[in-house]
Amino acid sequence: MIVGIADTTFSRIDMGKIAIDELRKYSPLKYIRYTVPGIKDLPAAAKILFDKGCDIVITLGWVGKTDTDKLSYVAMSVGKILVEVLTGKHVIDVTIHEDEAEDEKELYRIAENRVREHVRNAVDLLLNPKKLQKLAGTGQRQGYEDVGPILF
Ligand code: RDL
Ligand code: RDL
Ligand code: RDL
Repeated sequence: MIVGIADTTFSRIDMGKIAIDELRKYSPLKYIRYTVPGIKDLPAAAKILFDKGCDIVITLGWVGKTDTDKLSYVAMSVGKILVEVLTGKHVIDVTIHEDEAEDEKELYRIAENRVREHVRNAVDLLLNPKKLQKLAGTGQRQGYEDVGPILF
């Protein structure tokens, strides 16, 4: 099985490098990396990676602070869901919003954790879906502390 990793030159952090590092640590899977200019290019990148034989694609996107950037993200999301429906395969969307933190160090921490956790989610979806089932309803988060379940 092959994991597609699509990242952007727009991102201010090398999210692709972090994803590959985590993939190597967590699984024996091969990968194909494809870097595009920005998030609106990610749906096509995902489709191209599926056409090259990938079984799942992880898109790594960085959304700027302006309303224009946020609209670009919505467009990207619709496009990536279209690719999922057309191919019947998952595109795991790892997105960092630049306004998630003021402090660049904190932004890096959120980004690194979100990338690593979603790489593991992608591998588990492919190889070990029961692992996700065990975590159902447990308030998992990526980039932040898990919030946990509501229990009565
Ligand atoms: O196809 C070329 C570009 O249009 C494409 O790469 C866009 O995704 C670039 N881009 C924007 O035009 C924009 O207004 C991006 C953002 N905002 C953004 O927040 N993040 C991006 N690209 O990765
Ligand atoms: O493909 C991986 C993730 O992008 C995907 O699982 C998202 O649905 C995760 N997610 C968000 O990124 C988000 O900003 C979720 C929420 N909000 C949310 O409110 N509820 C979710 N997921 O189930
Ligand atoms: O509850 C705090 C956060 O989970 C919430 O603000 C999310 O919307 C943040 N978030 C994103 O904005 C996003 O694009 C998350 C993801 N992606 C994600 O994949 N997983 C998250 N949060 O837990």
